[in-house]
Amino acid sequence: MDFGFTEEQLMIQDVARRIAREKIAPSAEHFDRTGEFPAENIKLLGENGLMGIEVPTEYGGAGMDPTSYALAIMEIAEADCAHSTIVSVNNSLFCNGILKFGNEDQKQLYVRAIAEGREVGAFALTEPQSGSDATAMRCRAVRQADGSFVINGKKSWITSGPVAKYVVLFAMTDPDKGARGVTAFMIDADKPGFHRGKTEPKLGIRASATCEVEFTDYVADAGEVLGTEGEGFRIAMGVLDAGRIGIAAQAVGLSKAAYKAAIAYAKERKSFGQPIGSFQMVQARIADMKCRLDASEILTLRAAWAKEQTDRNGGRFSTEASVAKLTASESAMFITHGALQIHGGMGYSKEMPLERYFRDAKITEIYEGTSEIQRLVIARNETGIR
Ligand code: COS
Repeated sequence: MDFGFTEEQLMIQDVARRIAREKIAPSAEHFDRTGEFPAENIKLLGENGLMGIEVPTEYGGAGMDPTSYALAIMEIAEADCAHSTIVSVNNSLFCNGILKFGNEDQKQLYVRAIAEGREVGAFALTEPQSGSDATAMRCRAVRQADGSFVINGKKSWITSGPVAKYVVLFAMTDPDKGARGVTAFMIDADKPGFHRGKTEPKLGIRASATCEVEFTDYVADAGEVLGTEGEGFRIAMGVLDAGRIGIAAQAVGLSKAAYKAAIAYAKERKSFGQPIGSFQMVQARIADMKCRLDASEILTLRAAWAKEQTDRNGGRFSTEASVAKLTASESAMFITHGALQIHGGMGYSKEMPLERYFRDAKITEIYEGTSEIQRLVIARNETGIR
């Protein structure tokens, strides 16, 4: 592993940093308070190649590598976690799977629109009764004589569901086969039979719109199957491995924001006649925060590096992705909590972003696989015991 970043990687990091500081950070409080979807900012990110960072240029993307992706997400999340959620889902959960398993027509149609920031994409796996246990899904797709599928069912917690034009959907085509009976479909939200539920009121990442989506006799043509019939679960798991690098990077960016605020406040705020940073209890907290921040960042870059190796040579990077996501998300909770505590009452006030960081951090331990699932994946891969 070499952490000497290339010129291209530094360039995309710089583009992300500029937009994050100039456009996203100043509007983050507004979008958090109102829960509005930051459509203009997302469009701008798309115009600058940040909605399809790893998407080859022939499909409208920036044609960069996983490390560039991680660096860009860190910058965006440092300005606002919710924006980075939208960017991460578009890049990883949506584009990644189509690039890997889609045919040429699907790449041209679905990936290009999303990578260029003209449309927003979503990923629909979770259902009201099935999150971690993804194969317990009830959404059904029934094959018709002409090769098309009729889809009925409900999906929940769909990031960007309220605004998405295209959705990668996972539905059961053969319930008797369990994981091997799941098929992935490309869904167009403008077709009949697609319905959006109410936007979820959430604790954090409030600008990232989330809702249920429902399918009633939605017809997907044979050409709208992603990969092959029965391949859906493996597609979902592979895509989630990539997604988990995005969430790890998001947790790192958010942690950096909280950590930097804590350092500034520890130097400036005086108590008992001295800066609070001179007190050992604050120093110990800062040291522990720094260790976790650095570990998270290095493990996230390692996971991005591992993905790059497997993109070239095949294989999986599941363990590296889960190690990074688990470490970075739990560190984000620790760091945002510590930063808020260092700020005392000011940290609890909505006049400062600390309470938003604290609320936003929690989701990183839940979505794209809970911390419990990450531990399960890591331990299974390490021991070989299932
Ligand atoms: N990449 C590619 N394929 C994978 C994979 C991965 N990372 N992990 C598993 N698979 C494949 C397996 O190889 C197996 O394929 P075969 O049937 O061809 O042998 C198939 O998927 C089933 O794997 P497994 O038996 O391990 O599945 P389990 O039902 O035991 O589930 C967990 C494994 C629990 C790890 C999985 O369901 C999971 O990650 N759940 C969390 C889902 C999640 O993140 N939800 C959040 C939704 S997005 S917000």
